[in-house]
Amino acid sequence: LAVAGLSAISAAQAADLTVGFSQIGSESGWRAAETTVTKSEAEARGITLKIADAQQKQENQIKAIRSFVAQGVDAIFVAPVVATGWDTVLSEAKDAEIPVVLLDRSIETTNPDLYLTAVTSDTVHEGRVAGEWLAKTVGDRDCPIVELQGTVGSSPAINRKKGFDEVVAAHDNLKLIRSQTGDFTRAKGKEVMESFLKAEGGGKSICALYAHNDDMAVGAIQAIKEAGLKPGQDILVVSIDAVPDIFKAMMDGEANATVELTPNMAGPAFDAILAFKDKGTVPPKWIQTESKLYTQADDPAAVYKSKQGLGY
Ligand code: GYE
Repeated sequence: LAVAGLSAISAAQAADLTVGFSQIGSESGWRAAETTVTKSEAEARGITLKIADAQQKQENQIKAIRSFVAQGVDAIFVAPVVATGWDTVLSEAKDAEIPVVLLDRSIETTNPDLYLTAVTSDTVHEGRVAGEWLAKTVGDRDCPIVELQGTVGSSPAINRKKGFDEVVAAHDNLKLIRSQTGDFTRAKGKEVMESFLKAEGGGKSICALYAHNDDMAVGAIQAIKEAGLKPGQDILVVSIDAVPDIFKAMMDGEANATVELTPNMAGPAFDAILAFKDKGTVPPKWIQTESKLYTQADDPAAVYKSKQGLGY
């Protein structure tokens, strides 16, 4: 792929590089920010960006990738909505000698040559960080936990569950009593949290909520309040993304902790493609982005302010 990919795009100049981006949609504030940041990162490098919004459907992503191949773009970025089912369409991109970069989610494939690199966080680690924060915060207290999972079959949902489950397994007082997907959205997060509260006799027995992203946590916070309970106190709230609104919730004492996920996956991805094109530099298979824990002790008002203007 290295040689083929190089020859395919070596003809193009950095200035007129065209990248096709198959984006999942805008299910969360974080995803909206990723799209905004990707556009500005392309502009900053003089790269022509074509974005196709898949409205959360894998078949639309596959269609978009085929269209980018037919257009003969220089590179293809994909945020794969689910982890499986990509080998056929990525083989078509490979046959056309168009390098593919995965953004923010990974895939299960028999042939890792089907993509040049994946720019993602360590989503198992994110689950561990969230779990460790909760374990430290509750100490020996018995803590029944409910979990809002991300999109079924997506790598972050699978991995964030895996990491958190490891911590639960290591602490006898932590008990996962309910777990269901909220599809990474506020609306579904609220709806599923309402069902958890009902199923748990109003929710007084629930010690904590672990949500695979802040948007589901924000929806769940609404449901907890409507049930007459205090989110952040009666039910601890820990989630992932570090979007502005979770810091607003922290300022109100309604959320407790979040693990930051940068929306700027595209910057490193564009740099990898440019280096590959200009110098034949083959990037590592995984370009890992940082995961930083934020709690109410980390000046949420200042962090909220610092995240304005990024398109969340
Ligand atoms: O956490 C969530 C978005 O793929 C890691 O997708 C990303 C996740 C992110 O819907 O807000």
